[in-house]
Amino acid sequence: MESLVLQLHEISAVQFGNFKLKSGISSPIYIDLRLMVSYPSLLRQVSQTLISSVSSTSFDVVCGVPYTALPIATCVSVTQNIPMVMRRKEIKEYGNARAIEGDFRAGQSCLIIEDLVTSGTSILETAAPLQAAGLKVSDAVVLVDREQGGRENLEENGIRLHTIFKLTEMVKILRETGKLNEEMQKLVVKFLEENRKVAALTKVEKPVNMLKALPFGERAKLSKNPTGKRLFEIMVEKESNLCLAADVGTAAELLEIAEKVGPEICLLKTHVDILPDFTSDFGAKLRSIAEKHNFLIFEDRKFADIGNTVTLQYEGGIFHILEWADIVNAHIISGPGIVDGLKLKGLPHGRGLLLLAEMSSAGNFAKGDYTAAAVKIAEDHSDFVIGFISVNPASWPGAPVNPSFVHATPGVQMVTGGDALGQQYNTPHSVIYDRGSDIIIVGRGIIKAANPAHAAGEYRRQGWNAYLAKCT
Ligand code: 5BU
Repeated sequence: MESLVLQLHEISAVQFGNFKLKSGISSPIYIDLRLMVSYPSLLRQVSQTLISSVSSTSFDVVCGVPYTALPIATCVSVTQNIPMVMRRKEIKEYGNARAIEGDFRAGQSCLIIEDLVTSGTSILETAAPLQAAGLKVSDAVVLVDREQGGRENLEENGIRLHTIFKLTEMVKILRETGKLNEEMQKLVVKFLEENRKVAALTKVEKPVNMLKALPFGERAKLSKNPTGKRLFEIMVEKESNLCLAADVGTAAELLEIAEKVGPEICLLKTHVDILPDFTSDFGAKLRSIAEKHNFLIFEDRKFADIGNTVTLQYEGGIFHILEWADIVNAHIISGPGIVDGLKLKGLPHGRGLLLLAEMSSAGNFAKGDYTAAAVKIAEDHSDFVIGFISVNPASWPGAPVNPSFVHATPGVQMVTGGDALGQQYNTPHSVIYDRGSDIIIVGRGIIKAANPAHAAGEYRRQGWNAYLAKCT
């Protein structure tokens, strides 16, 4: 151990002085383990030490957290003859659009390898897509633990952390071997101690996390609209705040995926005008699947015209949306008359409406006063409006929105990023826990997965766990 610490110091992977960190704070210690790639013998020793520290754990594949730990994981894979998988940081829009590269089977166990852990977020961001792809992740091994809550955070998420060095231990070794004077040692220990406190404080002080969320069951009682009430009830009954965006190629495929994914979702979102094989019995067929699996249907029609026109579009045409969709949505660009129009047709059928208060696409104009106007219109029509399409409701200024309204958020995948046409993705945890939404709307994250039902299960679990964390 001592020899490893000394070598890391020797190559300047551990430095002392005065450094400005990415967060803006000044630190007397700086760690850059990327340098190891230039020292093959050290890289080999590090990989061997990492792998021998988990010799009592069994796993089928290894995965390095990108990017620094990728060469370490590769070295482990090659020297130990253990297959490796790779997690993409960005998902490509072309090709196979996979989040995990490599050959593996669902049910296999995966060991995560990381160089340095602070809060554990990077490991969790790697674990999420691995789990969504069907791999079991119960252990992670790290070279250096900064002791800033990573171990505890990971444990809360069912991942055991194996550590080679704690940063304070490294500092102690360097002091004992004369690489560090007493004054600098004290400075570093003090800095690590204070930083630990800062990390713990910022974790608790986040305003959204401080406000215990009102459970969905309580919010069901507050809803003035039967569909809004039913949606909250279904979420509780199925322990699901997952909405599938069923953007598949044909009506036949849509019905097929509704049947497969139905048990995992509270809501299924359609774009009926993309289905080339739409027939007049589509609605009845989808409703029977919805009844069987207890989910509601949301046609993402995004009405945007004047009141009179939307009454015709809602009820008529070839799609007869009013007949089969429990929920539709509308822009408020045309003013409150659009809600009056839709309500005229929808309310007698007990239907509900979501207003687009925000959008997930880059550069959209639904923000600030526009979002506030959507909230005002919703409050004026709370018998019909059941909630919002929202992206970051926790950031909306003013008093919190009435909890009878539900927030549903598109732009969700297991990894952050976007597509080539402006879509922007956040993770289920960040959408529900950090941004204060209620429902995750997931399309390609599920539809393009090798096993959509399995992926939906994982999105459901992550969305629901983030909701539970908000309630405690
Ligand atoms: P994706 O495959 O998970 O990116 O699909 C997102 C779905 O949500 C898709 O059907 C969009 O039409 C829909 N959507 C969105 O992405 N962003 C928005 O602001 C709104 C809807 Br409103």
